[in-house]
Amino acid sequence: MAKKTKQSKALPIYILNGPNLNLLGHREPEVYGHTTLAEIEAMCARQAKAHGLAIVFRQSNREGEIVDHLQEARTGGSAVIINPAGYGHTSIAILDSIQALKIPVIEVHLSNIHRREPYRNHSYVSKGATGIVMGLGAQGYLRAIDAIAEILSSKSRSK
Ligand code: DHK
Repeated sequence: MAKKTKQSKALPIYILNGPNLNLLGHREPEVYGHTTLAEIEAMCARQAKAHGLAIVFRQSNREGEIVDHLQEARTGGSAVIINPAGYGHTSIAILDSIQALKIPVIEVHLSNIHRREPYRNHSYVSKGATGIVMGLGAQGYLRAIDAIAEILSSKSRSK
């Protein structure tokens, strides 16, 4: 109980979503699933709350705005979960912003990018990520929150 109170005062996990993820549930559901981004946000808020954590949940179709959100997380967040979507395959700017962070970063992809077209097999973001969850659909976000909760609580235990 004391541990939960301590964690609930922690800075939020920033959950950032890249381009076209606002269309989830409608866009190629055979690849990305039927769950909408609003539903994923609600699932994430519940999962984080169960760990005594809060979230900030954002989506942007603009690379520079994602960079701004990552810079905000540098001082305002305890961890980042990012689905960079198409920018994962192209954006050195997003990788640079991730490498400027001193907090854990989990990269999430709904699909398994290694089973897809060759141009999706490489992610710049992976170079800066603490860990990667892919191919689990919307559940991947929840597993990423579980991983962050474990990393944050083992850090607080080691202090
Ligand atoms: C989402 C996208 O929008 C694609 O551009 C990526 C990723 C894969 C996903 O699986 O979540 O290639």
